[in-house]
Amino acid sequence: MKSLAVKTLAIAVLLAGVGSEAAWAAESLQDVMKRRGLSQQDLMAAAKTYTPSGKRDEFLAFSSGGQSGQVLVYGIPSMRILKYIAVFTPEPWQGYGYDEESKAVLKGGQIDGKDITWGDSHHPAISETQGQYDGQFLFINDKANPRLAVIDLRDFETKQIVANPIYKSDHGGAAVTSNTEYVLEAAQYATPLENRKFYPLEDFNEKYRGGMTYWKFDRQAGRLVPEQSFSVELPPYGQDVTDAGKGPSDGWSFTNSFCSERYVGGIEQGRPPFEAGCSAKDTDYLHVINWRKAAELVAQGKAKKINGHNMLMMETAVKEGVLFLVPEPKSPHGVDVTPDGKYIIVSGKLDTHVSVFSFDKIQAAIKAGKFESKDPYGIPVIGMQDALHAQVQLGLGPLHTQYDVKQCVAYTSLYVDSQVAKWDYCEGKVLDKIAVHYNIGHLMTMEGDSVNPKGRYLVALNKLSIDRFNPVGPLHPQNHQLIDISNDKMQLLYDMPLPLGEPHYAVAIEAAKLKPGVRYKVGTNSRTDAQHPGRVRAGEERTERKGNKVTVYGTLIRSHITPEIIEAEIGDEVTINLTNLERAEDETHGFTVSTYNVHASVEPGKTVSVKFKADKEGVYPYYCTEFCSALHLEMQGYLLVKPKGWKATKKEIAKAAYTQADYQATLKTIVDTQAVIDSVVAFITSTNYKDFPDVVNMVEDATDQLGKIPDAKSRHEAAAAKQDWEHANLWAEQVYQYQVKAADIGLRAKTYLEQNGAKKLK
Ligand code: CUK
Ligand code: CUA
Repeated sequence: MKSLAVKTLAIAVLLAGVGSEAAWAAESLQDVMKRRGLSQQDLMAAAKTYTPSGKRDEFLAFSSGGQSGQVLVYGIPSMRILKYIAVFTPEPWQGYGYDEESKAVLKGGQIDGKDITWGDSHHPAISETQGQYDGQFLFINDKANPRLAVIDLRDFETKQIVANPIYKSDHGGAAVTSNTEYVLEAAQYATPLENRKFYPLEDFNEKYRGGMTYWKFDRQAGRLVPEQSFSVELPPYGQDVTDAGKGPSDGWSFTNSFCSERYVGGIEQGRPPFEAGCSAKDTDYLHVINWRKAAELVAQGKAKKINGHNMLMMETAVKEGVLFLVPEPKSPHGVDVTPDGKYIIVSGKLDTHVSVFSFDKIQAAIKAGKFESKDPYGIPVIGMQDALHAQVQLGLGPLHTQYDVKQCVAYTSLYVDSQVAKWDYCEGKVLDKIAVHYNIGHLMTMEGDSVNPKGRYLVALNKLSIDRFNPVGPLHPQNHQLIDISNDKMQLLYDMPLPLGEPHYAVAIEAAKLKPGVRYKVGTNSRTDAQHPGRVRAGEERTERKGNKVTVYGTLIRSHITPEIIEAEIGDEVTINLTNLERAEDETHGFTVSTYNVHASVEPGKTVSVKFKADKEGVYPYYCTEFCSALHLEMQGYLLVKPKGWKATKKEIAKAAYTQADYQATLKTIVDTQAVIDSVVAFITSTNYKDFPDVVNMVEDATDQLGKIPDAKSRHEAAAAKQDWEHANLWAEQVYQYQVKAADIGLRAKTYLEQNGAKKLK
């Protein structure tokens, strides 16, 4: 077995040097095009999206995961999915909801003291500095259970979930203000403000309310601060999508509404249905809020406390001049501020136009006190014509708008027409249209809602895929379609099925702006960014018992879990803290104890804990759940849950009958393996490997492994001196294990150098 392994290593060393220009190219490009029925247009699309092995994407998209309550990360233009970030919903791979640290994050999202184990995520937003994406944080809302989450883009992990103290559902948000002072969250369906308080639907106009919440963000801490957050009370108009002002309109926010009719349904009682009652009027209201002034008023103590939360009541908001309404065409949906901050583009689902409102005109009307009326709550209403810059007929069911790097150029999704319209909002004219498949909701251009859109690509987030993919049953994947927008005519490039939920919105950022870490500082609780009290270094591992609490301070490093045996008595509460001591990139270990429903993903440097009650007697294997090394399967241990008062017997653990010959054979293997290692080391050190930080890391890691050899070596030699062939052989075996790990990393480094053009040093 062992000599076979050595041979395998040696062959790998030889093979790594062989060139790859074998004669496989029997088919010509024309042959392949013919065989697969590809057109020149297809080839062009392929050339624009194909990303060769090892090459990276220009942009990263963060897409809502819809009903999965997660966030998806994919590359553009390759459309390769890179990660699902666990946010509102337990997610086993990342141990999210199965380890103690992530449970604490999910607990932040409890409502009325209860866990909510799913979320309907809609709108992701990247943190901004002066209106530009800065790539530090990502926010996303949960519409079903009004919550917001904070994801840190240093490690792509969810750090915080907050539940809205006022609403029962939300929709308009997450959106950020220009310097991420606040993260916005608008209510959706109006409900009574006080929690767990019943008012009949007859009291709808008086007791039911919407609102607009401004969550204060502490960038230094990377957390939302509930005590410094506030809401503005709004009428029960069914608030919808929201955007924050920028540039000249910074300090203001804009929120649509879709049921200013205040209709409460009741088809069972013989009344017309919701959809008729909520779309009866020709117009709804755009809410225009001076949030900066509202924040000052709250600071001056002018807010009321409702459910312990600062709420600026409508009466105060109107009196102080922070809240205004503008009529907007029938059942609007998207509201999108232009990159220059001068216009607010609103699309009405039931209107074929997009309405371009002018921030200047709105301000002029407010300054002049020119209002056409007041709504039933006394909120001043600015005349639509006094606020409009233009209306442009685009097509059926316009929903959302994004912007191009080119001045005045916008893209609007047409839900009913299944098209994207490219148009000029300054001149008010249509430039181009393209069909998408099918029924597009949001669309997204690169950094397309920042002050500085990057153009290049557009993604259509289609609601239906119908016939676009191989059928997989009645529930179809969603379809994200990549469109090239760098030329006058839009070109459809690629269809990506998204099989996780219905993503509503996505945002994309230049990949170069993101600087995620590859490892944690050893002993980090990744959910709080603080040092974990359960962390230990190598050699400090221990198990402590206090009363019926058993606490393990363990470590993980290829291919070993310390401790290997955990003893508990039935009824004990067991906490297992694990620190991954690896420094090598991507050397994650997973951890589970069978049948106890715990799981942790422990990336290099991280400390994670799992906790459970040992409520059943028995023997439960625990093991590493990531195939981390050649001896991954051996990365195991036993949890022994003993009956109360169990007395150990004197029996020894069964011995294997190893002989001196076995020991000698192992020593021979060690010598052979060392020759392989030496050849790899000779290769690496003959190159300019120090110019490759990744290789330097690998070399460090391999050196680490080799550094453990002297201790094991002295042990096998000491045992051999006592003719204890079992321990002599097994400790020699351990030396070999360290060698294998070092050789494994060394070979990876060698391959890397060969593929990345390392130079031979003279
Ligand atoms: S919403 Cu779903 S298509 Cu939640 Cu922004 Cu418009
Ligand atoms: Cu660690 Cu498998």
